Amino acid sequence: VTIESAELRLLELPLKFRFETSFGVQTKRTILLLTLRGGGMEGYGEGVMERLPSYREEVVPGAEYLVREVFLPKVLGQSFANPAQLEAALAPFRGNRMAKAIVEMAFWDLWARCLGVPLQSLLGGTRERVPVGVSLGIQPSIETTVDVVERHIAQQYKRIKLKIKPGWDVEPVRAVREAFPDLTMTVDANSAYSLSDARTFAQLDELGLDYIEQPLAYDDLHDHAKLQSLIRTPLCLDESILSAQDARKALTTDAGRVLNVKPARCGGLTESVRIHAVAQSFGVPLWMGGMLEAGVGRAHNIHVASLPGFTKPGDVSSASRYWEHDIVHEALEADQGEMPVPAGAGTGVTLNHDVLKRVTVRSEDFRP
Ligand code: OSB
Ligand code: MG
Repeated sequence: VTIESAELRLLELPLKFRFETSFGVQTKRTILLLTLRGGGMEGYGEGVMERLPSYREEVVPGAEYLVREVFLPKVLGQSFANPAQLEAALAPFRGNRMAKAIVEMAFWDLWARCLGVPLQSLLGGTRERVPVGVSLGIQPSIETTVDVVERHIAQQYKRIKLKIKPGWDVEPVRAVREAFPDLTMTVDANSAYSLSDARTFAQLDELGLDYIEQPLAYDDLHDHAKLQSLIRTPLCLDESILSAQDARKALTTDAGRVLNVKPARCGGLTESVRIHAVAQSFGVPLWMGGMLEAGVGRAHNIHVASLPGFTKPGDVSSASRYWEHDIVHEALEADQGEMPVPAGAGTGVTLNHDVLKRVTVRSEDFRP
């Protein structure tokens, strides 16, 4: 497929809820949305980086610069036989995997649409529906926490994840456990703790959690391995895994026993398939993470989550939970705790230009 033209938009989308994590509060998302055109088709990619480097280092302005000034000039007017070839064209540039993923994922979508097949069938995904859970932000009180959990159990999500931070951990988690003894529950610290918090982890270890997500530093594997040797509850790595090589190093050292895959954190779909292969060879379960994506990123994630190794419920919750009006026409809604894989070629979603017009801050067209 030859990449004939591109369009890069910057969107601002208000969230329906206030999302508090150990690293801050989000009430809206600022999203880079890329369209690649070729062979009479369009493919779409969505950025997941934030305005501030509080999850990982990448930020929207940095990614916008790289996509406009560096990555698009490398691929515009070029022909790539497959996504791995496009990945190779961007390989000389170090890091910046979220920025690369915008281009890589848009090209996967374009390629699949040109071939006329669903993305999942090119990735090795087999399931028609993927199990989903929900990630709940830090609440103002224990009472509201139990209430919010109850409301989401009623919506049949298969796992509830609670965000925690120092000072907001054992107490709320214990209260939810006492209210719902059989609930599949996890916690996500977004790197807010250190090994000196061993006492907190010993207490969390008694609460029947399915796993504890990214408790320690975002760039650390060594201390996670130490912590894993001290507790029975599996650790799940999120921020620390950017590649299949990171996954190999984590799993050989027992730094975690579960992996959260976010394709856009790892440079895109090709690297996600490699991470899947590494995890399968270690017998380690995967689940699909989320970065509060709009419809394009969410659809990509659902296709990847249909691979066989994604056995635990993912953070690909119903789009209507996040947005009053999503940027795609298709309703991405979970049903009985399962998200159907969108049908049709590529990701299977189409842009809703009425909504896009209202949320676009700026947009730019590119030709070779
Ligand atoms: O750590 O998984 C995370 C959202 C933004 C940044 C990091 C994370 C999250 C979530 C939300 O947990 C998952 C979602 O519902 O998309
Ligand atoms: Mg996480």
